[in-house]
This record gives sequence, C-alpha cells and structure tokens, in this order.
Amino acid sequence: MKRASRPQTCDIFCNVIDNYGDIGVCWRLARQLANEHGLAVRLWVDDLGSLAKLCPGADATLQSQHRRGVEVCLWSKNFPEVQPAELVIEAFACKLPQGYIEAMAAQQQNPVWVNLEYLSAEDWVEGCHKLPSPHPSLTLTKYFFFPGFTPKTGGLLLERDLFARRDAFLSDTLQQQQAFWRSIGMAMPSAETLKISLFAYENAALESLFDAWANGTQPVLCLVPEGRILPQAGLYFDDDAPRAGGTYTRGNLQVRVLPFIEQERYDELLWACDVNFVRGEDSFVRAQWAGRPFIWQIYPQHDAVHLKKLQAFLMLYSEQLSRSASQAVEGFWQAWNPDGTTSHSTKPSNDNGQVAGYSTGSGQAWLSFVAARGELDSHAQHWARLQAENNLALNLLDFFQEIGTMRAN
Ligand code: TRH
Repeated sequence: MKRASRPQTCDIFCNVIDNYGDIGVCWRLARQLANEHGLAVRLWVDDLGSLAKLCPGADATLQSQHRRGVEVCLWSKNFPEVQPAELVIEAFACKLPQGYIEAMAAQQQNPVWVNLEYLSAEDWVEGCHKLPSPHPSLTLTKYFFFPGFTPKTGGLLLERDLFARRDAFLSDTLQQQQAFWRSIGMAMPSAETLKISLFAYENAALESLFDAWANGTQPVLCLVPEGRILPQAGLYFDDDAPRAGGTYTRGNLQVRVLPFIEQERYDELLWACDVNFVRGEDSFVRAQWAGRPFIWQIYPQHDAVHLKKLQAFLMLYSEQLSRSASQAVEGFWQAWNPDGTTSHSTKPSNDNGQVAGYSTGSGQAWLSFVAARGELDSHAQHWARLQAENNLALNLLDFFQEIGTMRAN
C-alpha cells in the first residue's frame, strides 16, 4: 500500500506533569495540525482541568469533546480500543497505553511514531533529532523529534498567521489595543509607562526588582497573571491574598493582577507589553514571537541542569548582540534565575520544595537591561524573523513523508 504523502489522522498523547507547559505545547500543536493542515487530530490528555485553563470552553467531565477543530479525549486508565492514527505523537516521553502500542504494531502500515521532546538550545540536540528507537519486541520504531533553534533541529511551533495578527494588533492602537486594555479592566496606559508582563515561578529576585521599579524614574505597569509568583507579589504590598483585578502601587510601580487568560489571547498580553517575563517552554517561545525583549525563568530541575540549558540559549540568542547588550541580558537573566547555591536565602521554598537562592542583584541588573532596550527591541524582531524559518508543525509533516519514502524503498 502506498503511503499518503501527508497524514490524514494524528493522535497526540499528553501526560500533564505540572503547570501548563506540557498541555500548552500539545494543545497548540493539536490546533495547528487540525486547523492549518487539515488533519483529524485526537488529543489524549490525562488532566482535562489543565486544558480547561487554556481553553475555558473545555468540559473537564467529558470523555470526548470537539474543541477548536480538535477531538479532545480523556486519557484514563481504561484506554479504549481505537484505530491508531497515521501520525502518533507521544509528548515528552509519556508512556503510551500498551494496548495502543500493540494496535500500532498490528497495522498493515505502521504509524509514524514520534516522541516530541522538550525544547533546548544545547548542542547535543542536533545529533539526537530524528534518531530512531526500535521497540524491543514489536516491529515498531519510535523517533525522537527535538524542537530547537537551529536548522538541524525540529524548529518551533508557530501558527501561519501569527505575525500578521501581531502586526495588525500593534498597528491598531484605536481598536484592538484599546479593546485589549478594556478586556483586562484598564484604560490604555500613557506612552511613557513601561508595560511589563510577569509570568513566573516563585522567585527570590522579585523583591529587588520591584524595588528598582518602584524607585525608578519611569512609571512601570506590571501585569501579573494569576499563578505561582502571585503570593510573593502580594507580600510585597502586604496583601497575603492577592486576587485577579487587584491593583497595587508603590512609588513609580503599579502592579495589576490578571486572571489566567485563554491561550489564544495570551499572545495579546505579550504584544501589548514592552518587556515580557516568561517561564517554562511555551510562553518562552511566545515571547520570542512577540518580538520584544524578554526574560526567561527556566523550569528548575535537579542538580541545576537547567542552568546549562539557560546558558546554551543565552549564547545563541546573544550571538549578534553588542557586548554591552549581551552582558546586560546575561546579567539580568542570571539574576532572575538564581542558582540556589547562595546560603542566605530567607525566602520560602516553592511548590516542588526547591529553595530559590536569595538574590539582591536583580534590581541592579535591571538597570543595565532596560538601558539596552533599544538594541534589544530590534534584536528581538530580527530573532523572531530568523526563528520563523524553522516551523515545527511543517517539519513534523515533512518527517512523516521522509519516513514513508524510506519505508517504500
Ligand atoms: O506552565 P509552565 O511552567 O510549564 C512547564 C511545565 O511545568 C512542564 O512540566 C515543564 O517541563 C515545562 O514548563 C518546561 O510554562 P509554559 O511552558 O510557558 O506554559 C504555560 C502555558 O500557559 C503556555 O501555553 C501559555 C499559557 N498561558 C495562558 O494560556 N494564559 C495565561 O494567562 C498565561 C499566563 C499563560
């Protein structure tokens, strides 16, 4: 049987470990494959509650539902007997149900089975991208697929129309931007206000940064979506129960707490701000597409291995920056990602029991970062254009064809 050049069907499996990154990536990829490439996509997810945060229309009680062109299915212990899709994506090495694996092996034409890995800028990624991993007992092969920032990797998730939508938003101050600010219950800030979005994990560097903003000469509006950094932000203003809609002021700093917004609208928040603080994996990529200076709080891992990942990205990202701008970025990103080795931490540990190293340097480092904003702005736009050339969804579909051709020969 001749394989179709493009798959018609796709199953994506997502095991939600914590936070929103796993489901964030899967939900975005599922929508893109369905809506831009016409695949019939089933997204199997074991925690519908997390999906419902990103897609408020989703009903966490349903076994199966159609949302945004995707069939969303609850991945429960009793996995139903289903016909496997032609393209099977196992996200972040989650373990597929045994019955499903056997059903894949029983197909006359085996599905193309891909393990979509976490994003990293480390050198070894290029060598591991597309590597096969034969099943120990069945005639099935799984392939590693690594997102990344260089042409020899799987690239990044980017919707076809994202830049056009972003540019339309940015050039439409009267309607789209006004509508955005209204939707979060605020009037459009004055032109001299520095607008910052702050999506972050607990972070010992926050206090020093808030001090720098409060004591600075420029008014700062900081928009904080509900999430892990919120209790700390509240404490800064002596409020131990900050909530969406809350507004706090100290000196030149105004903080506004936002409700967690639908994933498709999160981009607008990034576009509406001058500088964005992001975390994890998916928001980190979205900040790059926004074409604005950003600061990444990397997801903390054991033995500080994440700091290597941070460094690898910094090296790549800073390659074309001037020395002073590159130092400003590195200095502030390091201050925002304390390595946890400093012993005088008085800050509480986070949800994972990890203690963030106490940092007093973020306020100081911010001054250099913000001084480099002009260069960082144009660099961010250039970087976004460059990265857009390597599109993950298209690469996945090409890879499907590549495997089909290889099998046919
Ligand atoms: O939530 P994250 O920290 O996710 C993760 C996970 O912890 C994962 O296990 C880990 O391995 C990975 O990081 C590296 O950050 P991330 O990836 O940015 O995901 C957040 C998602 O939430 C992203 O899709 C954007 C979305 N979002 C909204 O939809 N609305 C919002 O208001 C905000 C702030 C975010």
